Amino acid sequence: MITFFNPLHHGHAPAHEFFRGERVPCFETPARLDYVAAALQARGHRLQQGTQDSAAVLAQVHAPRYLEFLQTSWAQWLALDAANGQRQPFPSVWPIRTLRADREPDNFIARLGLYSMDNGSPLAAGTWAAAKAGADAAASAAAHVAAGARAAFCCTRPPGHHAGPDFMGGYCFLNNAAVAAQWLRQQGAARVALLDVDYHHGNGTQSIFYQRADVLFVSLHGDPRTEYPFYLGHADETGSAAGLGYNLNLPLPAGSDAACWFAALEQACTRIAAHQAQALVVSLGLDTFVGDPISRFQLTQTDFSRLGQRLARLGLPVVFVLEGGYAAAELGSNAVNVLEGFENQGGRA
Ligand code: OKP
Ligand code: ZN
Repeated sequence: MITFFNPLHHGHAPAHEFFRGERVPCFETPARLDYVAAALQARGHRLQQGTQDSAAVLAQVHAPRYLEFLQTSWAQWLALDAANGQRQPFPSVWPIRTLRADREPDNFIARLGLYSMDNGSPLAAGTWAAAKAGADAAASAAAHVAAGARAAFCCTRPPGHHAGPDFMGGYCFLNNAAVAAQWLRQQGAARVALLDVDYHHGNGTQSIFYQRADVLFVSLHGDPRTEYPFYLGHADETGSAAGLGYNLNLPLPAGSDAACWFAALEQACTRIAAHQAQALVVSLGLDTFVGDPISRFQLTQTDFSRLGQRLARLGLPVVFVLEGGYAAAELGSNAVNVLEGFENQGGRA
């Protein structure tokens, strides 16, 4: 499989996140990508750096003032105190209901809250470069698929599907899957389908396309009544305005097994087939794995091969974008199982 990878991803290496009121080592680590890259190379897949610049499409899926903030955020943090290089900024205040989000405060931490949905998306010196490299990979993968490739894979981090039009969240900063979908639209695909199989609902992606009929969003995920991101991902969210009917959420109870999950995948595939898309983007989270430390579904290694096979039978060209998956040592084989399941199934001429 054509795979995009960039060493800049390793520059996003924050030390800590919050968990149960304590600071703990980050779950979303550079090592995750080492495992995926190693598994791909061991199976003979070549990694390459993309050549596309996602800047113009990024400005269509994210607000300009958010992009400006993210790109300069580490420099802003250092400007407060040179010793901040050894510290991580976290937001502590957010403009929720009744408070104003239209004015950018002069205070850096207040701006960080304005552009964050949680305190779970730590910034590091290399965050912008790593995230931008991911968006560029999404653009490069979409360009390959638009030029006739059957599939391409973005071996990228940090993930992107929680990042909304103007906020970061859930380890995500730039919405790579949204960049891929928007790029495919601009390259002439009249209709694109976006399937999110990460354990967590892709709230950012849903919001970016919620009012649009040209990009169908379908997601299988842990029920937000008990699972992150809690405030979006319910079954009654079906789209609005022109996008009404073009958003399908399939929340499943925490603890769901493979039989339950694949039954929902059939519903997802039926809806995607009805959309008559020219291309598919897959937000490929592998935190549905039974061994995942922060998630609660029960897919096994062979279930990931089965997922790839089922996606191949849709007969669509696919951009796969890596999202979550925190059982790092198993992440490589789980990812490769999806990609090789897809490739070995045949499907499209
Ligand atoms: C990102 B992706 C655990 C807190 C959990 C949110 C989970 C983000 C998952 N310390 N924070 O969808 O895999
Ligand atoms: Zn996830």
